[in-house]
Amino acid sequence: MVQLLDSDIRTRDVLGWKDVHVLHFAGSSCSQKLRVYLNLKGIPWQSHPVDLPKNENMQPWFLGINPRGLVPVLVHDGAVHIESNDIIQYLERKFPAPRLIPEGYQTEVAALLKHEDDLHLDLRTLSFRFVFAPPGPPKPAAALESYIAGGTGTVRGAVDHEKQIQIEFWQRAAKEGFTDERARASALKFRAEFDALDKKLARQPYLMGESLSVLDIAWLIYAHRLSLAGYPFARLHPHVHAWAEKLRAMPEFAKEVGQLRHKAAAHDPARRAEAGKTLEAVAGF
Ligand SMILES: N[C@@H](CCC(=O)N[C@@H](CS)C(=O)NCC(=O)O)C(=O)O
Repeated sequence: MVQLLDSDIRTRDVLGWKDVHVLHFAGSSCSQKLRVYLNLKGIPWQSHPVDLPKNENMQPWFLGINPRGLVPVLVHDGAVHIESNDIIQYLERKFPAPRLIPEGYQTEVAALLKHEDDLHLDLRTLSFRFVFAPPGPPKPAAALESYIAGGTGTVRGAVDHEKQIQIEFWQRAAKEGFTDERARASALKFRAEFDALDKKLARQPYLMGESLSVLDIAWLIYAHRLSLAGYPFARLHPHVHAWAEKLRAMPEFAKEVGQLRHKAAAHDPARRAEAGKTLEAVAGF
């Protein structure tokens, strides 16, 4: 659980927020994952959009809430929680019904979610290369400077190394873009993951067996983003493809992933052309 300490937080007004508040961005995969979870649980929440393309997350007010500068953030009765998977596990304890982490599987699910989160920068690499494809550096120097300078730089009272990882990611992107080599390496990691998930889904309807769980939410969000990037699910992982289509048709998912699908489709040809080659060509799939 990553609940921030009072000393991590500079934007003090959030400490007075009652009930469930979420700081998030429409097109952020981690925010989508949390919103699908909230939809399925039927938890009422108040929305605070943070505009990532405008780098609002790198401004002092947001870094004063999450020193890591990432969305989503949950504020529940004045307590600030960061990290999407920790937020979901926290909410599961506070709002147990309907269950999306099966009883007795909390530790196993935590490890599996951690594994999913470890691939987040690979997802970001493929998103920026094939979906967003910005013409210049994804984070302008001024935004990065504001990011480096802003916030306490601590999480739970300790210097936050995760922030340094983020800084290095954006500095490298500004220098070399998202090269074929990096994109290929990231795509191959996902291929190994989805090969394994495909085997599971050949035998069972959901990733944990007979019922929907947070793992289905987390991996559907990845699969959805990757399909926008041009990852050939139907050809490489037919069971994952069928499972994803089934989930996308559920209203709690459709609300979050339908919109982005429409938007990306509108820009797809231009963005793909800008990106140069397709994911299939770059990864050799
Ligand atoms: N491990 C974090 C990752 C959060 C993350 O990287 N969020 C992205 C959006 S999906 C973000 O805030 N990116 C900042 C940016 O693009 O400037 C979590 O699961 O919450």
